[in-house]
This record gives sequence, structure tokens and C-alpha cells, in this order.
Amino acid sequence: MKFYITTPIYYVNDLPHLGHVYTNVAADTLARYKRLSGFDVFFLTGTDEHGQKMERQAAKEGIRPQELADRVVVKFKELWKRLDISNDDFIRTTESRHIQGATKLFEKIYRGGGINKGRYQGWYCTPCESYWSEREFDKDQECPSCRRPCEWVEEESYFFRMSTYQEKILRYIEEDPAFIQPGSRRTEILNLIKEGLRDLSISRSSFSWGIPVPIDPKGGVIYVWFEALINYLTGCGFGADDERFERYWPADIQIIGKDILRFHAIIWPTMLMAAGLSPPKKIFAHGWWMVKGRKMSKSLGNMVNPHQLIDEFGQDALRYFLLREVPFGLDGDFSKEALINRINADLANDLGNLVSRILGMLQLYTDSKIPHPRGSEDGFQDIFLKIPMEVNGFMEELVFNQVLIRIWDLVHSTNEYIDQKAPWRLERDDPYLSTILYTLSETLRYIALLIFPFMPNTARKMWDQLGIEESIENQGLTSLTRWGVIKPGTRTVRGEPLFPRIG
Ligand code: ME8
Repeated sequence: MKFYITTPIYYVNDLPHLGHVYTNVAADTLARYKRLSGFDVFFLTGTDEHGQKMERQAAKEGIRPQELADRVVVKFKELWKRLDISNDDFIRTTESRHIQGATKLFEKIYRGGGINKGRYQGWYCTPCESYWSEREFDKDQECPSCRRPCEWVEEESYFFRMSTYQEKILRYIEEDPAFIQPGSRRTEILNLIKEGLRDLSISRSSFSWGIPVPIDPKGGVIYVWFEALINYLTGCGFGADDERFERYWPADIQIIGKDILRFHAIIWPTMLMAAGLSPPKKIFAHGWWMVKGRKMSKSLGNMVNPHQLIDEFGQDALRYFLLREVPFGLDGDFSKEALINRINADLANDLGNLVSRILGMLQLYTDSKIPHPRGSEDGFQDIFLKIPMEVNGFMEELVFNQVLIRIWDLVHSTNEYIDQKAPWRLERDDPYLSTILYTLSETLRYIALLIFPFMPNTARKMWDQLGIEESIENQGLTSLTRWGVIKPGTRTVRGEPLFPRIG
């Protein structure tokens, strides 16, 4: 079974901040989980490189837009590597495969009668590359999204006849409650559609950094949002590799931030309908990371640099914090204190301590060899055996924090189990000591595999300490339906503490 998952393609006019990281960390966690579940996963991310904003920024720096994109894209790729993002492909909208595919899609919609010529007159926010109407302004001509002033635009333009899809998209969303998640966002989109859809201006002629409108040499360039959305098709083979495209489209899930939901929940599916293609199966809009109650963004200048946090705390602590601290879908306030509290309490105290206790006992009592269990363990394993089902339910709904809470319940229970059994009070040759130590080794196998999608590096370290030869990536989640998989006699290795306490 295939599973195609996408994140938005990032603008490359500026460096990524912590808010940007969120989408990719969540998508990566889901992608890794699906791979462990046996899916043929295709995880796509990339960069959005055209548009007026890019052209202006490059002009300011006295370079060509392509040079700007080439310089900044490296920074994104570096960051994804440092965060262990396991994307299967990376699409840049300046690549020829995208240009060809976007051209083809434009032509397809045009031939189907979905595009006509007109004149655009209205407001435009260049930093957001978005059109706004008077009725959407809260004050003056301030962009409702980034709060910067909009510009008046008047030009000949091609229009996507989005209004003709109003009923069709409304019905589609109403009939499939899972299409837009979370539910509150779905309601918001339904209300917006009911207010009425207008045709969308999809070409710009006052600047040139973009993909030329294919049907008209004097038609200018394709509007950057219309073009960028097409990456989800061109990234999986549209227009270049039919077999790949047939295999992966429609996307199983598209994860985005709530600020760009309208584009994904209204414009995107209507474009696909106009081209005779299926909409994605699910669009999930997550909330914002804020600082002291205000959205983290360039316009507010309150960006948190993810590199600094990785340098200081490591990529896994950051990944854990982002998905544990705030329910996915809601907004969350970032502070370093909150991050440090999570690291000390959950990672150093609970998880790190458990791993070091168990490996320490194995070293002391069995010379670092996993013993043969002598008999079974009064049902302690039952809480582990039922976890895969529970976790699966939450993962399907992207309730990441509940998955982590469940895994940490296991960590707490295992720490309590050790306190209750007090293995240090048993004689070294007591067969029950072997049973307890075997049970504890198995608990670590479970916990390592369960946290792998969230904290791949930490899970790998645990796996190595347990001495299991087969790589953790090759373990299926089905191995969690069986207790007693770890082989007696395996040599364990006590390592450095996983998460030192932060003073
Ligand atoms: O929107 N908290 O790109 P982008 C959480 N190129 N998420 C945040 C955030 C914050 N403070 N700030 C940004 C674009 N994001 C377009 C996408 S897709 C065809 C084109 C998220 O670089 C934002 O919601 O501005 C989005 O999901 C991602 O970062 C990229 O934003």
C-alpha cells in the first residue's frame, strides 16, 4: 500500500525559523510511522522559488532571483538533514520537471474551459503573494495575514474560473468530513465558500520571475500560488513519469499551517477538479508557534532560530518538544524554559533514567548479556501488547501528543515496576532475577521502536545499547504484537546518558 505525504514548499527568500520546522517534523514523524507500518511511503517537501517577493529581494541584493534561490535552498536542505527529515524527494519549482508539469496543468485547465482572460483590479500583498478584497481588511489596506500594507494592482490577467466550482467543492467537503482537519478549520472553510467564490487572477504581467503563461506569449507569468500548488503533482511524476504519478496520486495527506489553508482547501481542490484529477484525501492544518502570544514570523521579527536550539539541545529534544507540548492543530507559545522543562522531566528524568537503570542492571547482574526468562511476568507485558492499537488510532488522527503521553505511561510504569521488584534485593542466581531483566529488556525494545518516528536518533542509540543487530528501520510495527522477541544471549552496551539534565 502506498502512502503519499506532502508538506508545503517553503519560500526561499529568507532563512527558516522554528515555525517552519514544525510542518516538516510532524510530516516526518508520520512518514516514519507509516514506513514502520509497512507502507510504501513517498514523502515530498521542497521549495517555492518564483514570484514577485523573490524578484524584489534579489534586486535588493543585486543578484538574480535564481542565485538567491540557489543560496537559500542549501540552508533548507542543511536544516532538514540536521533534523533527520526523511523526505523521499525534494522539489524546487525552478526545476524543469516542475516547469513542464505546471505548464501542462495550466494548458489542461485552459482546454477544459476553466481559464479565461480578463482584467484584475485589486489589492495584493507581496510578502504573502496573496490577493485580498476590501471586505477582508480589518483596517486600511493592511494584509489580514501579515499586517503589512497591500499594493493596488491593475493588469490584464488570466482568471481561473473558480466560482463555477462553488457547488461542487462545497458538496465535496460536506460529504467527506475527513477531508479537512481539524473539524474547526473545516467549518471555517465551509463558511468561506458559502460567502461565495470569486474567479482567481492567475497571471501577473508586471514582473517576470515565474513560469510563462503557456497559451499566450504576452500573457506574463503564472501567479505564484497557482503554480506552487502544482508541485504536489510534479513532485510525484505528473508530466514526466506517468507510472510514478499513477502510483502515488492522490496524496494521502497534505500537512500545512493554518495560514495557508484557504489555498489548499479551496483553490487547490478546485484546480484539480478543473483538470479532471482527484483531490488529495486529507488536508491537515496545524496551528502556529507563537512567542508571547504573537505568531512567529519575519514581519514581527520574533523568529526563533532552530539551529541554535539543535546546537544547544539536540535535534531529538526539539522534535519531541514540538510534538509533545501542544496538541497538533492548536497554537502554542514557545519559550526556552518550557523546552528545558520538557527535556529535564520527560527526557532526562523519565526516559534517560529508565534506559540507564536497565542497562546498568544488565551490566551488573548478567555481565551485559540478556538472560533467558525463567517463566512469565504476571501480566506486566499486557500494557505493552495493547499499545500498538492505541497508538495507531492516535497516529491516524495526527494526535501526536497523545501518542507520546501513552508511550510515557509505559516509561513510568516500567520505572515503577523496577521500584516494586527491587531486583537488587534478589540473589544473583535467583531465576526470578533473569525473568525481571528479560522483561525490562523487552520494555526497552518496545519503547525504542515506538519513539523511533518521533526521535529517530535516540531510538537508534537505544537499539544499539540493546545490542540488536538488525537495524531499527527494518523492524515492522508487527514485531510489537509479540512479546519475547529479543534474543537471550544478546550483548548489551551501556552508553552515555541519552539526555543529560540541563542545569
Ligand atoms: O507558505 N508556526 O511558505 P512558507 C507554525 N510557499 N507554522 C508556521 C509558522 C509559525 N509561526 N510560520 C510559518 C508558504 N509556518 C508557501 C507554501 S505550498 C504550495 C506553498 C508554516 O515558507 C506555514 O504554515 O511561508 C507553512 O506550512 C510552512 O511554514 C511554510 O511557510
